[in-house]
Amino acid sequence: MSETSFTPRVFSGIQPSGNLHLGNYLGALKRFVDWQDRDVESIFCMVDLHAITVWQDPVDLKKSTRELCAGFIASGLDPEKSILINQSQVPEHAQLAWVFNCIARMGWMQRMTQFKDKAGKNAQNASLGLFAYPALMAADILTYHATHVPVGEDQKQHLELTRDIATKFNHDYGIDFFPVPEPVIEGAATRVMSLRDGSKKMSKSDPSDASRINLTDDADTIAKKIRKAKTDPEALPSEADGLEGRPEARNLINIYAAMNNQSVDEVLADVGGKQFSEFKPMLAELAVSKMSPITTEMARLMEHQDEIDKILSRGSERARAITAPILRKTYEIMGMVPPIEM
Ligand code: AQP
Repeated sequence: MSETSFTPRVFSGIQPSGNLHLGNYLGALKRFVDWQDRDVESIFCMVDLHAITVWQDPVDLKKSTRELCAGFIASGLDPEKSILINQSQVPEHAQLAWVFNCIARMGWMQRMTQFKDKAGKNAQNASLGLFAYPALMAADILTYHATHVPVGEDQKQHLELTRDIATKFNHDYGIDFFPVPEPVIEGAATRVMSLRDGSKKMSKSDPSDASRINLTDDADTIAKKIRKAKTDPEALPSEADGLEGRPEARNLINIYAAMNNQSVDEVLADVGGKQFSEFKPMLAELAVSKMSPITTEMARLMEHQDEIDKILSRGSERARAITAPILRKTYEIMGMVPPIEM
């Protein structure tokens, strides 16, 4: 059986670890909506089990999970079209992750740059879960037999590991059971950078709030952060080559292009020669016009948390109709004795 013989199915997730930002929106959420609109079966997940690989305050985790769900819906995901779930409500994710802990090799995991970045100098004190994070991610994807995974650039290495795990499982058991999923890393904003430092990824955990545009920021805050974004003294170039060695300029142009559904070349054809003093207000106006409706809708949805909880419960029920048979079959392939009807 080849990859192409699996029915196309999309899976992706975001951690409910607070501070949902423009990078998550352009690199992930906005592209989830594109997939949903292509009428491919799609599952989008609040990966709370991933979030707890580092400390999460229980009250904040609950709020961030609901807020993330509100962000999914406000960005355009329709819970009738896509399956929206909270990872911990679908137990097959964690169960298959254990299987994959036994398939993945220590050497593979030790190469993961995200673990090295997040564990920092004190790796001995990092949680075992943080180390095993990519095996859980492989389980998230493969428990749906997902074939396509839209993610930002930073997840490329984890996706390669998912492919290695699927291939090794199939090889070890002599069966083409798991698809080898394709990472889908596309568009102008696969890696949105910090507004304060063009060499650092825009990130939830950056201590500087000015480094990112949060999906909960109001219009004034968005405009102010863009006004204060770090730039250089040169005018904007007319061609992409001219962005070489200018990370902050490249970042702002990428953001503009992704938000306006344009290519970088198209944007530069319009704004080449302008100073940042002229370009930043254009970017601020565009960002406010695109982000404010999302912010407003998120706030409205957060006033109906019982509705959010119902959407997640319903999503989990639909998800389990896919995941339970896939886990059962996995166990069967591996030789586990199944329960009998009594
Ligand atoms: N800066 C970014 N540009 C483009 N895409 C991004 N993503 C994250 N940051 C950027 C994409 O968003 C999805 C969900 O990310 P996540 O929340 O699961 O994990 P993360 O990468 O850990 O998010 P952060 O903001 O970077 O958190 P911290 O600060 O904890 O490290 C993924 O598809 C990711 O590629």
